[in-house]
Amino acid sequence: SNSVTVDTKPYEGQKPGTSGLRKKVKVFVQENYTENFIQCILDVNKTSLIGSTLVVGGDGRYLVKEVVDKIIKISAANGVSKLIVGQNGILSTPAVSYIIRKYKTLGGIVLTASHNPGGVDEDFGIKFNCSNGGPASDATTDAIYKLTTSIKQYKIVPDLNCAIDKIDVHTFQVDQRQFTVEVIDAVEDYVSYMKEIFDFPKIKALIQGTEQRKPFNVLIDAMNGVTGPYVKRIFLEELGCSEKNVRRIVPLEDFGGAHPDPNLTYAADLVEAVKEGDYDFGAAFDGDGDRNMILGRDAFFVTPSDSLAVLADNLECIPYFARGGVRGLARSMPTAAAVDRVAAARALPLFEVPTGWKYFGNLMDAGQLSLCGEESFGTGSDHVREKDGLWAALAWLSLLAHSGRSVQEMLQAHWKQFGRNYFTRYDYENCSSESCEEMMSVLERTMTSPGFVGSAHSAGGKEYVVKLADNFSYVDPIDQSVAKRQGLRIIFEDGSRIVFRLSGTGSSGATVRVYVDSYEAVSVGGAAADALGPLVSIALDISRLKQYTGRDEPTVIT
Ligand code: VG1
Ligand code: CO
Repeated sequence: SNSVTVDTKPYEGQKPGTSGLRKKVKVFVQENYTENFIQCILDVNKTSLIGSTLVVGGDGRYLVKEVVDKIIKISAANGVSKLIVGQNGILSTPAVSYIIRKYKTLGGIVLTASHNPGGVDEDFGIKFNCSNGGPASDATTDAIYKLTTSIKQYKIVPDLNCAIDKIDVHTFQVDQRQFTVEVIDAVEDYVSYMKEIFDFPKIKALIQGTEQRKPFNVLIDAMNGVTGPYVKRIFLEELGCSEKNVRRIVPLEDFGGAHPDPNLTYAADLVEAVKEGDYDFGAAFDGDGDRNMILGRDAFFVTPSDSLAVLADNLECIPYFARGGVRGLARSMPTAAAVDRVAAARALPLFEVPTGWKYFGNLMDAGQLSLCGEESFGTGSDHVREKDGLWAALAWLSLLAHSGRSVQEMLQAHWKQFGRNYFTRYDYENCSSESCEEMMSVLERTMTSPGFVGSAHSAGGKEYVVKLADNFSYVDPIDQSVAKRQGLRIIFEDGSRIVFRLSGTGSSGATVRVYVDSYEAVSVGGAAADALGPLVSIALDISRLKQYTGRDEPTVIT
């Protein structure tokens, strides 16, 4: 077959957000909209594109297969020599990251809108990952965006048709060049890697029980997302679980109507099931498999900030870290600082980066970072360059197998040793972009005006004095690149914080995120909601959030 050149016109708004370009399906299906963006991804790589290999896969949502087909046709026309494609277009985000690294490819294209709902009326997304397996840097996504604003043509091989439903290698002659599509088993590489990282027999012994100890009953929820086949292979086939230990393990194009975001709101039915059943452990993952929620018996909830800290303090029981050691720890800025205390206790470097996994990659590539996390249910290590939901669940099971403790006991012991960082996040989804932008700029002006630092704020009988207020900016310690305006933060004298950000992953309107955290040296027990109530009302007051959003209540509280 031969390539042809098609004339096209730029579309507005093809600017990747926190994690790729995310829009409604109806936006992506506009004539040449998707083709334009794919061509720009390839063009940004043009110096190394000819003869290269790329990985392609997605979370199984509506439109993934059609877009894989377009990527095949457009890549062939642009001189890519090989695509490694997950069977049926399925690959979890962490699996793509691993496969890029394992086969040393130029990069990969991930088709997902992560935790956003899927289906014909819902969201789709395209993300480019680089040769280190991680999401492209801001510089690269800015360059892609710039290309989308002036694109005039794209190249395609319209009559190149390649089936992706069977594991196979297809070769084609395109413009006198050879072009190969290798359709791979979506789970094989990833699962064998997990078996290197973790001690599977030890986890299996925990789950199956021994003569001295009864079986440890898990409930693993794939939320109809991409992790289904991975959960099936790992938990059912490798770790000896039965059907009653897994749920929603078939990827569906619309996630069965679920909002595949593993938190207490959108995974409420898992929480119920763990509460009602005789379960010792519950875990859920998001649509593309990079997020995780961890629950203990009676649905005891582990906040992601605490999860990161507990893992950080116990990594040596995992073979991967026993072999390679632990170099440094990191969290995103809005994430509560529990892990900071572990870093201090263990004399490990601690990094605080902006929201979004791409900021961890440089540190990992430089050998300075081993474990990191975000409050948004993201946890991961330098085994790949994405956060990794299944990895987090296996890491927790490793700790539990090693310690013989319950999830709750792990947390209580941790709080006893380190104190407790209470954390909560309020999300106001789908607000008017204009008034949210205005709220943020008015707030920034208030926060940075003279007299704000030092001012006292009180609510619920508590008083907080402002120590620092700024718009967070980050200088990458490795390449000195600067990320500005990454969130408004107010830090009080006792270390408590309020952070405001606008989400960069939504597909319409604006989502305001308000993060609040505070530290208690002696854990008083009790719910985050009670401990943080006063700070929340201060946050809502200072920002005049109700006035700007018109909302009395947040859409989601974590
Ligand atoms: C959100 C989270 C952020 C996460 C990002 C991608 O971004 O807050 O921590 O890295 O989603 O996660 P934002 O800009 O909406 O706050 V995923 O699972 O969508 O790849
Ligand atoms: Co995700």
